[in-house]
Amino acid sequence: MNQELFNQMSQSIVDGNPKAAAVVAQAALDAGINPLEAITKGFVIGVDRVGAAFTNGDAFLPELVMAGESMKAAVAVLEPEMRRSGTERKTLGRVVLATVEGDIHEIGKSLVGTMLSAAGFEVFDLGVNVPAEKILLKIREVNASIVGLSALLTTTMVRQREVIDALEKEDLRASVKVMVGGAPVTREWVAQIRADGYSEDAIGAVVVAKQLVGIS
Ligand code: B1M
Repeated sequence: MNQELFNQMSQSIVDGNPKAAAVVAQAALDAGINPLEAITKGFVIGVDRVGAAFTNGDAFLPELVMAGESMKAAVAVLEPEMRRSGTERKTLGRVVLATVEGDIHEIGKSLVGTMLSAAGFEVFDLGVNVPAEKILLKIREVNASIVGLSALLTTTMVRQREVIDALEKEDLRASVKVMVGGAPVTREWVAQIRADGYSEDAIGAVVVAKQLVGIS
């Protein structure tokens, strides 16, 4: 009986159907399933399936976006109950995420944030066009383990280096890992600015983030 619901949860993510994901999340609560179990045995299975399909070239960006939206819809139904019953997921780490100053591209950054949240990270998304000072303030405030910096323009990539320079100047560099991404970012650039991690896409960002906090 529960397995049937878990299958429906996973399928709602694979189908990219936020409405179905919310309905089956509520059905799980009504059936007395622990919300954390619903996430790990149901919805996360679907996210993993879509992620694997994306990596293999069998799914594309729209599927990824809709999987993220569906996961968000399910978590929105389950989270109040998790908070109420004290079964909130143990966070894998706190991530401060931003598109750097001068850059207003938000879709990829938000997708990365959604996937990190779905994987169990606590994400503080500062939005787009975020100055280094604001990023550093948030890192201090939440004691972040990772800062994620997105840049889509060749002209704004340099802001990623500026944030790293500011972290060094403020003696914060040793306490926070820096993950960078965005279409123009290359491995050479990552090495040049001495970032700790880089991913080409949102699924990869989860893998890298886990490595950065010593999981997997
Ligand atoms: Co802009 N834009 N844009 N744009 N825009 C690009 C980036 C461009 C490549 C288009 C082109 O010329 N072919 C080009 C950049 C050229 C360059 O510098 N090399 C460009 C330009 C020039 C501009 C303007 C300067 C245009 C103008 O005004 N003359 C201007 C700049 C504004 C500014 O930022 N100051 C501008 C504006 C815009 C819009 C506002 C219209 C709009 C953004 C809307 C929004 O975000 N709300 C926009 C769009 C939509 C694009 C394209 C078409 C699509 C970007 C996108 O959302 N992709 C883009 C061309 C393209 O990429 N094909 C383009 C989908 C998204 C899911 O992918 O963002 O790459 P992406 O994110 C991926 C990965 O990169 C990675 O994972 C994500 C998910 O897989 N990733 C990370 C991203 N961040 C990561 C962080 C990580 C890890 C992975 O860790 C922290």
